[in-house]
Amino acid sequence: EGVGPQEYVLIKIKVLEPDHGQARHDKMAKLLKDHPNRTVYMVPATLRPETMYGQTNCFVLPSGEYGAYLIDATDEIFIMSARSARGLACQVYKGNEYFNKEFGKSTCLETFSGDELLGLPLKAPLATYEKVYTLPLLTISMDKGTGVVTSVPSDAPDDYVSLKALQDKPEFRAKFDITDDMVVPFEVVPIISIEGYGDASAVFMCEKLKIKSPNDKAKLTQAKDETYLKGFTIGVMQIGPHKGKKVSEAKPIIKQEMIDAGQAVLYFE
Ligand code: A2H
Repeated sequence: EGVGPQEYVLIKIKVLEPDHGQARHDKMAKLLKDHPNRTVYMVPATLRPETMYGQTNCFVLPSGEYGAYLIDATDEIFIMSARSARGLACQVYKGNEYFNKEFGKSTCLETFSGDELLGLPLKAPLATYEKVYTLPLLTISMDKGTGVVTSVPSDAPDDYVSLKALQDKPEFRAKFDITDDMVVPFEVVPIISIEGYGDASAVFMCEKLKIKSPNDKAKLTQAKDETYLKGFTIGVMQIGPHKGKKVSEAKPIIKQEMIDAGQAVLYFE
């Protein structure tokens, strides 16, 4: 950090028709209805595009502020923080064209609190689960990336403890009107094996360091640093067309494939 811009990959997770009859989804239902020809995406920022096979949900900050932004270059709508929408509007999409026709201008169609995005059904690219849901993550910083985080509990310790807290504590999910079917069925998907860490390194590290809560900051940082480094250097893909390749080899290939397939875009900040 602090040395030049950080490259993030924004994953395009499609927002599906709300399916739980929750009143907090009325605004999203209207947005989808008013723009039948544009797909609406949650766009989490990730450093690990090769882990998208293991997505189990998408996270937002319940008290965060998000907007639905028109993206001219792709004729789509991205759900992200206002800050990141401004940033994206100053960046190029595929070589010679900007994300928005007018450089630096972002058009917000609707605003949402994170609460209003919780419990939305989603279709995440490459994920083994057909449909996943938006869940709360209280440690999201709205000053980083898009304020949206995709959850890969097999390889991200933060994601694992937060998903597990929701799965293990009915009163915690009830507090956010998250129903059982939005969390309980979503088991960790093993996607990368690391010698000495098994095939779900985040689970291994959280158990080894006895991390019990998303608030165990110091231990989580240790778990994150170790799994991130080991995953990249000695991890081997266990799933998808690049199964058997080292993570360091597969990562740039999968990133480019997702960009070429319209499943992801690059974002710098
Ligand atoms: B990563 P860096 Cl599998 N607030 O993606 C909190 N966390 C955020 C965020 C925000 N506003 N925006 C992005 N992130 C998370 C995958 C992943 C990530 C794996 C393993 C490690 C990992 C799946 N979640 O990150 O501070 C996103 O989670 C380890 C650091 O810019 C993003 O990549 O370095 C990463 O943090 C970006 O963190």
